[in-house]
Amino acid sequence: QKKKMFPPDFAWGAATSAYQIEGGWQADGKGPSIWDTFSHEKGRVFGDQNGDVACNSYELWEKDLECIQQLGLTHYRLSLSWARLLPDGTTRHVNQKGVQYYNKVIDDLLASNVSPMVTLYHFDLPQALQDQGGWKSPGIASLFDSYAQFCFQTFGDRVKLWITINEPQVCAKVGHEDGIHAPGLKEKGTAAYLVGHNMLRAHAAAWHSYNSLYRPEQKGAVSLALNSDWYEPLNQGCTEDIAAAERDLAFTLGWFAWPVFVTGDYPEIMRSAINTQSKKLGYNGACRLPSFSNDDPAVLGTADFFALNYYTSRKVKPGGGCEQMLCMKADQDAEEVLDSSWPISGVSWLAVVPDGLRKLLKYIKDTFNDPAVLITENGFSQVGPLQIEDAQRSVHYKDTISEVAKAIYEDGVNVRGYFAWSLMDNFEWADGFSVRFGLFHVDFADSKRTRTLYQSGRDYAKIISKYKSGQ
Ligand code: GCO
Repeated sequence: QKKKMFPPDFAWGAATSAYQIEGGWQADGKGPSIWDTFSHEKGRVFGDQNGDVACNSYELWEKDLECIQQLGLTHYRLSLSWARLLPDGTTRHVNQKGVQYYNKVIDDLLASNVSPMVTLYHFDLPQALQDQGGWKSPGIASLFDSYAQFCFQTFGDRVKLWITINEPQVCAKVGHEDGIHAPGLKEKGTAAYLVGHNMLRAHAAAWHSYNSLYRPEQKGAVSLALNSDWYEPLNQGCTEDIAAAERDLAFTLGWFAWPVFVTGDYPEIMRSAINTQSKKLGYNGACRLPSFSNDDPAVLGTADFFALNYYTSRKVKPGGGCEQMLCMKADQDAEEVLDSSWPISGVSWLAVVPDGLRKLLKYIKDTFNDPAVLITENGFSQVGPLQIEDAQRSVHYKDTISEVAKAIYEDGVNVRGYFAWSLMDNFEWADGFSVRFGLFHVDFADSKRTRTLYQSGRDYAKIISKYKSGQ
């Protein structure tokens, strides 16, 4: 008898996001987002590239659908552009052309027997809301809630899987402290914590709205997508290294998962690390990491499943070299290194460590009360001369998926689905089009943006067809 690898209702998907693929940045009444603004500023993105056209999915959605069908996906994860639907970010003005576009996408998917998973926010805040303070302003939570409710009302009869916010850790830190993503702020010390806090408040408000107003009829599930590497101590037997790896997990995953899944508040490890570092420099840590107020909807319990984006692993020891600064890096006090046995995929940050995913899944099961888990992103990049016969990426998918199977059947983790990042090559944020994550190659020099299946796409499709029926 053949070994069972995946449950029959396992979700096999691929993911994209609006700004990375759609283009049509000014089409049919869409308002500008912070990524439109940011990418048009000199020096922000590799080669001063931008997502004005990207894969042109706004005009070429049918081509994307063909790709989805060719892979045999059961699920497709896409994001909605807030500013395409609500050009100034508020429900005062709805752009019907935007509604029509997403209605068609959703209807076409369902007609092809593919379930949509919809992300409400994937990095692209309407510029009009940034002008009022963006994610640093407490009022953003209710604006996000109104936008979310508009989407539940408009699309929720057909969409049953929702992600409110994608990777709040990245938005907060990379966008507001490192300045590498939009809105490009380099405010060291408190802005990232404030942004993370308002994202949690926004997420919780939307979840509660769904739960009380829409779930009874629509019967869907809502979560937020959290990114994390697997962090392990550089020396397994060294207490300081163990503590540093725990800090990394707390500052990356725990920052959001602890409030939502465990206590309704930030992890103690994180709070005390921030307090220690603040004190050293003469600041008040309590003013840096905000507290949840009783006036806000409770954050605890606001996820119907655990959505994880996993790419890579790190070995960790104390340090990092900014001890004298007020910043997250110093609070975290962790230096991350690569193991020399890990192969690197394209970009320097992406060491290929499939069994890190299995370890992280086990950690999630044990730490966050054994939730149902959807792996909402995992992928492998190519840089430089592109190979359609991308054997290394095929190996990555095969190895990673077999680690997921072990997590399910050997460790008892309740994994319910896997989404490859990404359906096709697209605008990779500050790296522009120089870093390619697709299962389909996209020719950005050609106005038709021709999509061509990579070998890894062919191999992923084979994996899906082999396991779809739960063999
Ligand atoms: C995300 C990710 C994606 C990236 C992918 C590869 O936030 O979901 O940043 O948008 O393209 O992680 O880096």
